[in-house]
Amino acid sequence: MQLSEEIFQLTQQHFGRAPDQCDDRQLYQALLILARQRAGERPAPTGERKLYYFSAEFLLGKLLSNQLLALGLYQPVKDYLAGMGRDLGVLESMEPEPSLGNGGLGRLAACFLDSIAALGLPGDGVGLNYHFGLFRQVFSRCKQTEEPDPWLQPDGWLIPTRRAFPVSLGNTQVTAVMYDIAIPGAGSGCANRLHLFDLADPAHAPWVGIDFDKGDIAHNLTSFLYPDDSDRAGRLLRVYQQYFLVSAGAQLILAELEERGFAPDTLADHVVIQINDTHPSMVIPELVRLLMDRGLTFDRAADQVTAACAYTNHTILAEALETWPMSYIQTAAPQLVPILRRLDQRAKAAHPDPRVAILDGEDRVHMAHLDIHYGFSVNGVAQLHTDILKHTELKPFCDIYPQKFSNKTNGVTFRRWLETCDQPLVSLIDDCIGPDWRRDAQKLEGLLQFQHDPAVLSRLLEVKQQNKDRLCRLLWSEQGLDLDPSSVFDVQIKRFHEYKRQQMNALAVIHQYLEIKAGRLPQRPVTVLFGGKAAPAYVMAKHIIHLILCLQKLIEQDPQVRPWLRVAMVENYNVTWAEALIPACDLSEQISLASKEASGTGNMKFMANGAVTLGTMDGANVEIAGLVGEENIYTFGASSDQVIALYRDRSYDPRACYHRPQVERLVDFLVSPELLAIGDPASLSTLWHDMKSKDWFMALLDVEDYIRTKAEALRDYECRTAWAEKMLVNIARSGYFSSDRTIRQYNEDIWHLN
Ligand code: 73E
Repeated sequence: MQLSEEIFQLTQQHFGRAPDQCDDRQLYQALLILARQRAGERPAPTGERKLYYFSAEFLLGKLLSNQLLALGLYQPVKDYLAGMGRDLGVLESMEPEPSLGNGGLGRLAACFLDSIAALGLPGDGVGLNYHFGLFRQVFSRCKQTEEPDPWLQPDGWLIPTRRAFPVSLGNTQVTAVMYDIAIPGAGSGCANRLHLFDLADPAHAPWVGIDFDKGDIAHNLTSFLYPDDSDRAGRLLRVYQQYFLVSAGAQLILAELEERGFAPDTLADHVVIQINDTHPSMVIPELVRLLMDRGLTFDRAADQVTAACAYTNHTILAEALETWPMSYIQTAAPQLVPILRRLDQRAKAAHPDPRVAILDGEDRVHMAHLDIHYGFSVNGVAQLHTDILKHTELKPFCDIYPQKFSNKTNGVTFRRWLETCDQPLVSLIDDCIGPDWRRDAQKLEGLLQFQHDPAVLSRLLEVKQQNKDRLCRLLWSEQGLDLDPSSVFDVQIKRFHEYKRQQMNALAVIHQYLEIKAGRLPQRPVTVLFGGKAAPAYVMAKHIIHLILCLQKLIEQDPQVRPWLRVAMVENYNVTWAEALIPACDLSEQISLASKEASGTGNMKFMANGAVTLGTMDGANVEIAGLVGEENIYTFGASSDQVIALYRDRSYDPRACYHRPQVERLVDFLVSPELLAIGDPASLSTLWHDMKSKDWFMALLDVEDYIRTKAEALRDYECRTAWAEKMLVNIARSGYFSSDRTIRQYNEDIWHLN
């Protein structure tokens, strides 16, 4: 059937009218149903082995454009709509964003699903159907407040399935029901599934239960993405969630194994489970338990599980390494306790070194240690991160199991992060090198032949300008921000965390402000854009947001500074905002303290969209620098080796850095009369004190080099042709960071699917 006929039938059937009589919401709904049906009809990829990607988070973002693209319907639908004077972007704005993740880890899982399906590999995602995504961020009196963000819609992307599994949580029996989102693969003709488990009994109608009692597991199990974990009730709820996820997921795996006609003791021949950080690690003891129920001995079950499970580490930050008190597991999943104790004893018998113990002296379960002993693969997410894991953080494990360790540098799906978010750039690329880069992003290197082509370079600058104009229109209509599209767009968008050092960027803003006040004007106005959320209980991150919002307000009120310097913090930064901000960025801020950002993936998206990186030699920035060459990136700051030594020797002295004359006046500005008149004195002075005396992530160590390097980048920006060359080299070299490449490597080295 013709596309137009199909859409006509859908709108007739659902709304009793022709497409051109439908409002935006109805037309959106018809396209959703079309995509859902087409994707639902696609066959699953085949293969002897099947991958299950277990993750507590899948940060999908809006789905319509991406699904249409994967189904080969994106351009046809756009053309069809254009014929009616309608616009896909407008329709898609009807869609609530499924924010089932916090940041990079969850978005990586979503990019991976996209690539796994595109490569035609048999692999499903397994996660939880949170009724509320990550909170909606609202600014009030220059502070972040949090509101619930419902995303579920009556006739949306979720496909109900017949699958349901019993799960015992403590002494309560609940039923996990499975909902699916079809994941069609671009160009592969098949579709995988994202399985999202939820409680069976919707009588609780959880999406109205906003002020919830954390103790009430039955009500709240799948209500929220990771509840607040700053008190015992919150952490316990998290353990319940994790167990609910893995128990249902493990039962699904064994049910499908049986349906494929394989015996439980052949699990590892037919199944591979990728454990996305330690949040799903209880799948290991749960599978051992279920295999023993099916007649395997403990040892045989443990061996099968070890040969089926692979673990990805995403962070070395101490506070993110999960260790659960056994008493929590006793409460949430008592059936796992004897299994965990046996797994611990078996590991201790073979490897008595206490540094590699699963259970420590305080009866806490080290989830990563469990994964490393009882998995066949451990990977880091960028080369530097993997090196640090092997040589420092996990060295005792690497000494025991050197063959288990490997690097898989992260990637992002270019279908979302270039093809659908940056159409002006896509047209230019197509005109230069044709469409083949869609199948193989490395082909973007073909752009290098245009590095000195004035026509291409000037078109590239025009594309960037178009994207900046579009962002300005959007920020004006959605948030009332009126920005200057001819200014330099300097962008830092990511979760707020001290190690990511938004506070250092704020100090650079203060520096620019003071320069302008002293009559030293920049060559061109600069707009410093921020976006990101702080965890509700992360007090220091909230102080940093407050500082930035205060600086924004201060500058807005200052007619001397405002023409030259603007600060704009986007409210409720999410995937949808990222899709508008990234194509519009000139300078990409990737300024984490070296050694702390495992990889970063925003850095890759910016690069592919022609932004130039201003960054430390951290995470995947190191690989970006290697690919583009030093003349096409601005790096600064202490190296990871230096930073690791400073921590090891406890020799970082923030007070000494603070007392450097250029630094002191920037830090002291936090408690200047101007700023105190705008902000909350308690918040600003807490941050001020912390910076001077603790500065755990060494912002004052790097701030001068940072300011100098940023000034150099802004100077270079004025030579527009030379800057356009840098942009072009960044785009051309970005293909390595396609998640298609990453997934090929996972498949070749770890999964061995078809
Ligand atoms: O560097 C990023 C990395 O690019 C890292 O911080 C992030 O994972 C990205 C994808 O590999 C990450 N998130 C978490 N740990 N690492 C995390 C930890 C606890 C809860 C939620 C997320």
